[in-house]
Amino acid sequence: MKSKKALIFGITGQDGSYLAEFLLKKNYVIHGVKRRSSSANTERIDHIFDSINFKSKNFFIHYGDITDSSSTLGLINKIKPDEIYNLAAQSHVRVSFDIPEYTANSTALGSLRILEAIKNLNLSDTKYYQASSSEMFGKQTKGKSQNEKTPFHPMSIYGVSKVFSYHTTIYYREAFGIFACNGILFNHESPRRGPTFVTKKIVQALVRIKLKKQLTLSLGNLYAVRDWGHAKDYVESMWKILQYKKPDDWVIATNEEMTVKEFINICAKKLDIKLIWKNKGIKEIGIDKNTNKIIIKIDKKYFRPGEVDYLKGNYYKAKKLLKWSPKYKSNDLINDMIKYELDLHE
Ligand code: NAP
Ligand code: G4F
Repeated sequence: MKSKKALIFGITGQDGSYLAEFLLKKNYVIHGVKRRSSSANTERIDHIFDSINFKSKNFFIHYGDITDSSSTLGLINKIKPDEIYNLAAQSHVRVSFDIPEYTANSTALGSLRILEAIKNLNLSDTKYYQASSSEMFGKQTKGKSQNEKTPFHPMSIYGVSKVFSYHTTIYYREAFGIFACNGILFNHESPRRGPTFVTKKIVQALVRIKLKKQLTLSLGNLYAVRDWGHAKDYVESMWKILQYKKPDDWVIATNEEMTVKEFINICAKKLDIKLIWKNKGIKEIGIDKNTNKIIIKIDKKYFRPGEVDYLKGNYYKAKKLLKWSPKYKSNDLINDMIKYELDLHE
């Protein structure tokens, strides 16, 4: 049987790298788009693609940029993929407050550029996956989990941009018959998570503190609740979404909830750091009981002008119809992330 062709925008990111590995195992030919960068940005995929040894014949990387219509259209026209995964975005919520216009250009308009290309090139058999986000739910009532019917109330330009892409995806599906789908993915992490996202920042710092290579960890809001899954599980859901009999929109989550502080406490315990919390608000500190030193501080620069306090996803629809469920529990995720950091220091 002929291999399917997948085009992945955002292949150098956390999800792009796991998705590429997943699809290669399914015998896909992978085309990935990377941006020009003055320093190396292919660390997460170098083990797959090795420009000297050509380890995989089914893996091709192209320069492109989701903010550039001509390169986006040109690549789609040249490759004529069976499936397009749009994972490219300025994906950091905190950074979207600093660079709102660029965030909107990449995170909102990027989807429009791809969908316009699919439509104008008459690629009626090409399927489209949009990396939508639980950040779209934004302001929510604590205790109530979110599903496909929960209204959006974004609290950042990142969230607003993802809402634009979400509706654009549905519009191209309904108006032009494109097989275009939204995966509304809740937070998912891994050893490959970018270092400024909170889970990676915590794990990396606590491991270094344990090994006496770092003194303190500064954080913002410790009381936000997130539903953290493993990226490896979540890329499988992206593929399943495009294999379903009709295009649709899907919540992908674990239905587990945890505050940032609980995440820290679990990591500290696993690293045998005895953590004692003192004070409240901006003065809150975490002390290592063994050394009596302050190892966690609060820094107001990490607070956001708009915060999302409570995210917990109900993935009942994906479980029932896609037969998708997360294999990793939060405990397995944390073990995987800690092991990776510890191994780096061996
Ligand atoms: P990530 O690690 O930040 O990866 C983002 C990818 O997009 C990188 O490959 C990045 O390239 C690329 N990119 C950024 N701007 C681009 C541009 N202008 N043109 C082309 N490529 C560009 O994010 P991730 O965690 O893998 O997430 C993947 C997608 O899912 C993102 O759209 C994110 O918003 C969304 N999402 C993520 C989560 C989550 O919890 N991880 C949850 C819901 C939705 P560089 O490597 O060069 O920076
Ligand atoms: O790790 P975070 O930066 O992830 P956030 O904002 O939830 O966004 C991630 O998940 C979204 C899905 O809901 C994705 F769409 C998005 O692309 C990204 O992958 O922050 C998590 C929580 C926030 O409430 C934040 O205020 O941790 C809190 N936090 C506390 N201190 C911190 C810090 N976040 C970061 N990044 N750094 C801190 O020092």
